[in-house]
Amino acid sequence: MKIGIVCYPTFGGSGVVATELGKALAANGHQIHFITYSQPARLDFFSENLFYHEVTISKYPLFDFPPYELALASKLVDVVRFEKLDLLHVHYAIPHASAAFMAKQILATYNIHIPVVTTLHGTDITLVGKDASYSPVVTFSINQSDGVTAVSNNLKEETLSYFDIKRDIRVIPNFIDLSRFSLKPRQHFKQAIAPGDERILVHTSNFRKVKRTTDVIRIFKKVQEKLPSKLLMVGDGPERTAAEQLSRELGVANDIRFLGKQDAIEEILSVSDLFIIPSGSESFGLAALEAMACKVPVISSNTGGLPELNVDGVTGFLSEVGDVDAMAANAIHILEDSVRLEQFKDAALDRAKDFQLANIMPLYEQYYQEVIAGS
Ligand code: GMT
Repeated sequence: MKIGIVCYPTFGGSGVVATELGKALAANGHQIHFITYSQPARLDFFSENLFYHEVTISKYPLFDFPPYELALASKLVDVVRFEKLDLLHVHYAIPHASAAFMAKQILATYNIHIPVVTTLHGTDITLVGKDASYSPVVTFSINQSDGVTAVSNNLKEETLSYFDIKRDIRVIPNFIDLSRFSLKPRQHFKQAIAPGDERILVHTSNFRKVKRTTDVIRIFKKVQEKLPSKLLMVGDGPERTAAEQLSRELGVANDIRFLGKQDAIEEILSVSDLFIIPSGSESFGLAALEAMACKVPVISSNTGGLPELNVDGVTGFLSEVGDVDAMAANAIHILEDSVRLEQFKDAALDRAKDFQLANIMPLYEQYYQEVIAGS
């Protein structure tokens, strides 16, 4: 198939899923055209089946807000016409699904029919999509898509309960490339972080409010009162300052390293003992899956799609959002006993294998075929 993929090319779960899916489809013989405003972060090599089309946005003094959606729709028209695409797959509804709808209408005037698959990733529904300034367009463009997927059952249910959706939504979960995300021997790095053989806790995110990064610091403070430990905070975003400030107030700053944005997340996960993801909302939790693939158990909230990934008492523990005491107690329970820790680590990897790329990519290929046949 010749498939156009639209996504946010920056750091972030939906862009990572879109890019990794495109790369895997290309490796499987499909021709993949990425259409985005800059080169996706993980698309940094040449492949005969991979193409990148940049959306250029002309600036004009009149535009306080340059109309990205129009530039994207125009680029989609161009790429579909001249590359003769079979299908467009847009990741994150806003504004990609409505841009695809517009492109589809324009292409119809050239007698070209292009089926559109929209993948809902999370905040496009749970946060931004529900905003009254976007929700009518989100509802309309989901209903106008030829196929719709969601990354968890919970996100599907949430979408159906909040928006007036007339079509079926197929659940296709996030996936992991185990050839990249696996436990790597990095003893020297571990030694540098934890010279006294302390336990290493880790959190990776975009440090937005929804991630509750200050809860991570509070959990760590309680763990540290019982067990010698270190915390790695990976990523950057609006809440980083608050997290740094809290770590100083609580007197744990010297045992926390804020590493900023990192590419080689798997290297950091490889030296970690426990992953903390206390999010207020999380449609799937790709970051937790990346950790599990590197044999890191997970302390998470029980929100959104997290219970579909993290098995309570087996691969980690689930607690109510904001229940820092329970999360800390569960973290200590896992970390205080080396035999128990090993059991949780093994179970985390076993669970991650359910979501390996080889299991999930065929679900997309199958869905594309169904959508093309039915549209
Ligand atoms: O987590 C974020 O804020 C980024 C966001 C995105 O779209 O880039 O992630 C969402 O999509 C990921 C990939 O499908 C999911 O694994 C994340 O759980 C989801 N984030 C939230 O729902 C908060």
